[in-house]
Amino acid sequence: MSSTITEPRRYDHLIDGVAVASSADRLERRDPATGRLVAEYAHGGQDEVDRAVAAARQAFDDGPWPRLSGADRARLLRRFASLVERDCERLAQLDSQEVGKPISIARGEIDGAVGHIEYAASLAHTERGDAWTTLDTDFVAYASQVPLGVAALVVPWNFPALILAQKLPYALAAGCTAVIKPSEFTSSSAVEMVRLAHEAGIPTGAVNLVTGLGPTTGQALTSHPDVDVVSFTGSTQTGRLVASDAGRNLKRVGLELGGKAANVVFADADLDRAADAAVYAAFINQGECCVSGARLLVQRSIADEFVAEVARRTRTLQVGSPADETTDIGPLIHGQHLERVLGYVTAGEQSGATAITGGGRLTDDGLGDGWFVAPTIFTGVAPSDRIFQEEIFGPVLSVVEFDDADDAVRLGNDTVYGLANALWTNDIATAHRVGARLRSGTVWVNTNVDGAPALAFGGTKDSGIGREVGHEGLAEFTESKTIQIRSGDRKLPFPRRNGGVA
Ligand code: TXE
Repeated sequence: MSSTITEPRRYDHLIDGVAVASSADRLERRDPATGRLVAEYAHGGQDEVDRAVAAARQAFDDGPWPRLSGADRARLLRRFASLVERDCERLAQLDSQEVGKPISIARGEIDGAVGHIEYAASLAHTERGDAWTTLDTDFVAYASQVPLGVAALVVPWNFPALILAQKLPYALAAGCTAVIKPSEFTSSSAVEMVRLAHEAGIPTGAVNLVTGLGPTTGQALTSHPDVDVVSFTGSTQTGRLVASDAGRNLKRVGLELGGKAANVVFADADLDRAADAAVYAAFINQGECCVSGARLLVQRSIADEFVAEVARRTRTLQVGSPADETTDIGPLIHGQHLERVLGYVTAGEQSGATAITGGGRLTDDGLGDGWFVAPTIFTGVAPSDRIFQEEIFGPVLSVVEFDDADDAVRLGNDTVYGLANALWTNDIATAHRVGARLRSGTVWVNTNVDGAPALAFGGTKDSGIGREVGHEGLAEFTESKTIQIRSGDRKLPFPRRNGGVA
């Protein structure tokens, strides 16, 4: 089935449920596979950001959302989830067209978004606090997690709907109100999801959206004095700017940044499954994925055979139109990113590595108007090479061999990033020991690029601060508040004064 959305769409900001026109020139989005205009978004200036934050502030300070019972918040979030499910095909097509991701992957992404909204609803319903009942005679205390306030949610372009769903429903479940800033390349699914949240009955002021560029609209939002918490997903470089603004303004900040995951394959693993997963982890979403298994570490005794098999399977991947049901790999997000990824391919060759498959742009068979790069595997890579060290965010896999578990851990941790790693072994002791020593927020054993809404996600080192999703994802939007109640007299160190007379 090819895409049924053919007309370019035009979106405004959504502030308290009202479509607000752009004060600046609108932003155009072109299909990265064909160059065709597919959408125009508003470009928010300071004024629109101020209005969106003011709407969220009022909805938090005076509106019903933070004061609803957990059960009511859960009911509305469940309704939101079912509307996203209802519109799954449309949302998937929007993301597929704007990101360039294969439609099959886009459908999985929307399904994942539904899962997060449903899970956040369950958290809203079951959240509970602590009580202290043995502190003293006539003295009890209880603590609850209260919402932080107005949340700024900044979303990147690689998984627009899924990453929004890793933030928004958790913020809402906590009782926060939100202003969303989607990526300037992929805003459509976010606008339509906000409309669905309103259709579900979530108050309009509780979910607002401004579209626009990062350094203007994004920065105005994340540094806004009336924002209480920032949840940002994007590059490490931008994450540092957002964190320093948040530091100056003393706001809570959660950062989910880049990665350079190792995929460690021991000789005793199920090599058939490991080979499939190595291809999947490296090339899903064209490698534009923060947990992409971009560094393949293979035990030396099996390396030649295993890598040859991974390369053989990679050559069967179909690169083409994202709308085609059989496509595995679509175009990269935009021309500048294509140049950046090709720059890494050149850097790999210059450092003496060998591209055993792929190794350049694809322009034949109707791909010339898009930003397509052949899935590429480099062998002969030195751990110090840029292609092994830096986040490429494209379909480029670097292979390095290792001797034993110590060597695998050393190479796995030889990066500034610490988002995720994977290891493949049938030895339970190796799984535990290596899993414990790899420094990352997630370690997968005999699986890759996996997860569930209940499992917290986030990184260490330059991969970020904080955790999204799961119970921890809710906690990112709350703080503890203690109520201490004394119902009898307290023994005070000062003598009681009678009648207030000295
Ligand atoms: O990210 P940016 P870009 C990595 C990946 C990619 C590189 C650059 O390596 O090649 O980052 O991508 C908004 N204040 N990841 O340039 O700039 C911006 O509008 C506030 C990994 O697209 O970080 C967008 O909505 N916001 C990553 C979002 O931040 C600002 C996913 C991300 O943009 C801003 C994406 C500012 N000063 C890229 N500047 C992952 N962790 O998955 C930009 N933005």
